[in-house]
Amino acid sequence: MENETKKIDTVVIHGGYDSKEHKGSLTPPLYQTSTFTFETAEQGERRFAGNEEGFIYSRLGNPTVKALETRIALIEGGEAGLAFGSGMAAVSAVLLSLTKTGDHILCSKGLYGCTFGLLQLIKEKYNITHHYSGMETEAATEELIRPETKAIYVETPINPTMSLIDLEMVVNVAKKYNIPVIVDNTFCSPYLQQPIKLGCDIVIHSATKYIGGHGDVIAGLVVGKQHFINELAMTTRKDVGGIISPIDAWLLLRGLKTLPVRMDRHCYNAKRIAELLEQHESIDGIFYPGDSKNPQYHIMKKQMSQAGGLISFTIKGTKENAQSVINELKLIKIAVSLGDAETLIQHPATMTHAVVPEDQRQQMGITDNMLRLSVGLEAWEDIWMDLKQALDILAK
Ligand code: LCS
Repeated sequence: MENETKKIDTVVIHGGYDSKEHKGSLTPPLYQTSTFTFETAEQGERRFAGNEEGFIYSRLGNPTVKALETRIALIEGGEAGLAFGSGMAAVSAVLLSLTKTGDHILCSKGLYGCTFGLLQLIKEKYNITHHYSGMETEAATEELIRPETKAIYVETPINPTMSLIDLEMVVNVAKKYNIPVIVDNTFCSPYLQQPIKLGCDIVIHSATKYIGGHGDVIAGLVVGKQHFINELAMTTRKDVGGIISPIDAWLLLRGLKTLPVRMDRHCYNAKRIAELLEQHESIDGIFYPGDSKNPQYHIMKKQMSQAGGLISFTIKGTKENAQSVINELKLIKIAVSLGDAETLIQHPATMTHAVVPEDQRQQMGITDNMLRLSVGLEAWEDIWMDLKQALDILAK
């Protein structure tokens, strides 16, 4: 494919779309339609039988959605892509397509709260079990692999602790046992980390975040081998039905065009803010992979091109102190989600990870005095002024 040799900055704009096939329309047209007409009954029969290319019904496929799916596959360096109506629709479709009752999933110790909830649900309802592992070494990772293990599922950086998983190491272990490695790449976006190029099998995104980039879409994306994506399209997407709407796919195609420039700015701003936060007297600890004192800095250097736009930190004091800090913010918004133009802050223990029981939250490193900051695209000086005034009040 011609785009394979192009740099990501070009592929996000041109990948998988040829205006010549769409009456010269510079941007991919929005096919806001639920169904597609057949010229004859026989044509409908051929389409359903898979003997003729073409669209049938938008739950099965749609040209605007297809353009997005082709583009994300090219960007991630995978064979094919598939879009979903949310990140969780993507996560659940992938996990349910790879497992059946009695199977087991090995997970990174720490996952987005709803992914944690989903794992709990499929354990209780379908006896698909899981273990969490710190995956610090090959031995530690291997230790929890069982004959029933059908997938290794990791986030890196992990939401919200910002711990990293060494993907090269995990791939080495997985290959020995022929187990697919699934990476939730939401925190990095493909601009900072491309797990398939590191040997991982499946990449998932909550496209709600950096890929959309503007806080106006909920969506999910999956990239993997063609045969896996075909199976996913015709099973847990078609029949469970967690599809994306064409307009949301269209918005993601628009968002993707500026992903590299936005990510550079997110990363630049986060680095400035992390350096300043670290020195503030109200701060207890900082969890930012771009900090050269972070014990996992070498992993960041190995597999990420930059450290990303998220910073978690603990403040000196209690849950109430953490809440009082965010209540003082004026510019920064108190909200879950991340990767938007606006800087957002949230309290994981009572928000994104409130579903995780307290003892497990502690094991994952999510303490009550932790805050997670999604550094936006505003001037870093203004973001810092707002944070500083709120932290200064606590220091008094
Ligand atoms: N994976 C990760 C790593 C996430 O952070 C999220 C959402 C999802 C999957 C699910 O994606 P969604 O269905 O929301 O598109 N994370 C959120 C968060 O940290 N705050 O609000 C949502």
